Amino acid sequence: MDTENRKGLSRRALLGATAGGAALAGAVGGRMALGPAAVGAGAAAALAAGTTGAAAQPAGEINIAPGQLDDYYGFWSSGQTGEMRILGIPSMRELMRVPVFNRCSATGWGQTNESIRIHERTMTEKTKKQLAANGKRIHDQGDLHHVHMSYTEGKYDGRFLFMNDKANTRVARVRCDVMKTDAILEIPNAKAIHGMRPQKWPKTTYVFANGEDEAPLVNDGSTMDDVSTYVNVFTAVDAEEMQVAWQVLVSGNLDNTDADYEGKWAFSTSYNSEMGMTLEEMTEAEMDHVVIFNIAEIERAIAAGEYQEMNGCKIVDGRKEAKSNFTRYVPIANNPHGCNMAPDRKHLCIAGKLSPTVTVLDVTKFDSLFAQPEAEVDLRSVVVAEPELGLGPLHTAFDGRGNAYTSLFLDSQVAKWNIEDAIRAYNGEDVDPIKDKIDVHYQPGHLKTTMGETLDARNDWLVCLCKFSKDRFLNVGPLKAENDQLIDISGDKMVLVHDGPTFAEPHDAISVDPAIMAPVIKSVWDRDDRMWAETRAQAEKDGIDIDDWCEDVVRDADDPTKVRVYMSSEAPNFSLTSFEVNEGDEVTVIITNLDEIDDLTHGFTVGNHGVAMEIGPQQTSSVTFVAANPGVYWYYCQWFCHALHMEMRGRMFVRPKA
Ligand code: CUK
Ligand code: CUA
Ligand code: CA
Repeated sequence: MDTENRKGLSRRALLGATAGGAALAGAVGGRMALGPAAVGAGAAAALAAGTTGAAAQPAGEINIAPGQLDDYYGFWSSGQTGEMRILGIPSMRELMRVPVFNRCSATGWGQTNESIRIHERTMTEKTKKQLAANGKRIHDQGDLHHVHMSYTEGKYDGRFLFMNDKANTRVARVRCDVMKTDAILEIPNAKAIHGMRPQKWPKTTYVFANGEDEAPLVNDGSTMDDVSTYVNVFTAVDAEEMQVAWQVLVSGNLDNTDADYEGKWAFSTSYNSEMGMTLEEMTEAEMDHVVIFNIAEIERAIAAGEYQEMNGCKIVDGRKEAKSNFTRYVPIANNPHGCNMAPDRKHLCIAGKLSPTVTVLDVTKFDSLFAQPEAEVDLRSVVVAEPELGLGPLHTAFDGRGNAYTSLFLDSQVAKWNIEDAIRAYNGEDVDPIKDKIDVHYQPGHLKTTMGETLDARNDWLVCLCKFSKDRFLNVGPLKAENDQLIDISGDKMVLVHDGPTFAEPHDAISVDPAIMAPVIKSVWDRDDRMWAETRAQAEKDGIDIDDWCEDVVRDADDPTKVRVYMSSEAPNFSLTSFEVNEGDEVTVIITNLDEIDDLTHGFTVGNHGVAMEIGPQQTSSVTFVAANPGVYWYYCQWFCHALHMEMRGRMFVRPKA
């Protein structure tokens, strides 16, 4: 923590910054907190704060034998790495990396024409200008926090995965059939898409996306210091079209979001209702709020034309001063964070972060908030419980059996508590809602039960994504892995069973039953996949049938400096063992992998040109580059595909300018 941070936090009696500091220091201290059974400083701080300490837990075991498949797919965020990852649960083995916002050296994502088209499809003119000024075509970097699957009637449907990019204000979609990104939407007007969740009911029509950073709505430099011109924007993305459906201006900023199981509401936490620009200002108020979005009312206004249009988006004004029926602002103790809808269809859990509490809202009471103008309703009347769980509650997960699991960042613990008992305690009954606590290592953020964000929530595993690993792994230098821990929650006591190092920072993850994936996921591409529809159209114009063996070099009729090289691959051969271009030509290499065998991926790498791409079975991929230097350059297949894989290569002759 820097001085500013420490100063700002120490003012908050609720936070107990000393205990937080002790938790961190204890973790740094290392060896004393070696095993899962050890009670670290975090637990001590929790005891000091009057909450129950962790019970000693024996380390459990997971038995996934070699060759044995996992019980769940885990879809993982990778944070600032910008990709999505697929892990197996419970083995926690990493199964695949899916490039999304990042540039991938192996697959050519961010370099192939097919991926660049996806990047450019909704790119704003401002972004194009910014990129061009820096000699780039795409943002090849992103900060991916949240991965969520599309729903049908409250359950995962295996169609799409959606994810946010906080860094460059984008929402992307990955197709579940081939596990490739098929859309990247840059969201105008908003700044820094953070919280993001799909609509759960009746199906994912919208993906809700929170703009975290405040900025002038017309952000052209005409007002910069005048904070009164700043807005925050909540966006509903059309999940099918991957376009902005509508946006709502809100008071305060937006952090995390979720949606209910009736399709009526979306909700977002705000840690900066103050509209503060410094840490001190952002933590000034006693209460921040959760914003409740009234979807039917917003849709009605959009249909009736009661909106303003800006940068191609339909915007309604849901700020407090607009006194609309689009939003309600329920006060929550200062600087809340996690926003998690329970699978009981009723309870929304808002994690306190600076407050040691989780505030439980009954979403079935939300209609009452909209029955009268906001000024006339008791906004806190929808709060049904507010258990005190420990220091730094960030996120909550559910086991579908009435229990909730909340991560305690400062305590480095997970608290298991019962929702109904918390409601009884809130109503004055003498009952402790906390059922168990376990030490985690260290400083947990999100935590996930299997299928926990669906009506099919399970009570077998809890994954806890810890922000610090400290001493849990061999020292790899100052930059250390995060630690994704696996906890057995099938019994009364939580049992830690596995430490999983991850890079860089998975904020969030979901898990999906393989039975949902089996009908949709492919091993071989369809030859006519839409991923290369434009490449196919160009080939047709050039008179090339890319479904057949091809070995053609076509010079563009309109621009003779453009050359298209059509090749096929079939292990261990490229159809062309050489091709010739001229110095300065813009070369596009289009390769179709005619192999139909599972797992038979080829690649195409051109020596000393920074060019490489993946070509999966039955896939067509293309890449464009300028051949700037005359000479002989070998190209080769970089995916080990055959005993004669090394021999799968050829020469590009770049003829010097006459
Ligand atoms: S946020 Cu990171 S721990 Cu981006 Cu979901 Cu809470
Ligand atoms: Cu084809 Cu290696
Ligand atoms: Ca605040």
